[in-house]
Amino acid sequence: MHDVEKTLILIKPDGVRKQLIGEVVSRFEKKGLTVLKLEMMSLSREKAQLHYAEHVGKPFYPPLIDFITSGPLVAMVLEGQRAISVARKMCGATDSALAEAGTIRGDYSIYNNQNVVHSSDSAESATREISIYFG
Ligand code: FUP
Repeated sequence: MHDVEKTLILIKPDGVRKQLIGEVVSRFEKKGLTVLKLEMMSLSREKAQLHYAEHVGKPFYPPLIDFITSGPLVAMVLEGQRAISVARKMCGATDSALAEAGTIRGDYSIYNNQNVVHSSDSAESATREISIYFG
């Protein structure tokens, strides 16, 4: 048996604008991941900068902060066996144009910046990100 993990998922502002909240939550639930926490919120620029600290200085950083704070998002904590890698796989490649059909990004976006969802990439990231969004 593998360890039960928690992971931080965001339905980003583009996903909310496209009315995809139910669709995204439903995919994760049908897969067998448990929604432990779920909250719609408007992210402050300070929290956005904390989340994306690793990207400071990159050309896409300023538009990324503008985008993630451009409207309400939905943050959730999912739990399950290998939740981190399972959820990442379901989200698909960062660049939605390259994401496989059948993944969330592959099915609902064509952009590499407005890509519908975020999913933690490691146990360390999950712990860090859950504390940003849920204290
Ligand atoms: P991911 O782990 O798939 O969310 O991807 P990254 O941590 O590499 O990137 C975080 C976010 O930065 C992406 F979701 C979108 C944005 N980004 C861009 O806008 N352009 C890029 O070239 C790479 C990332």
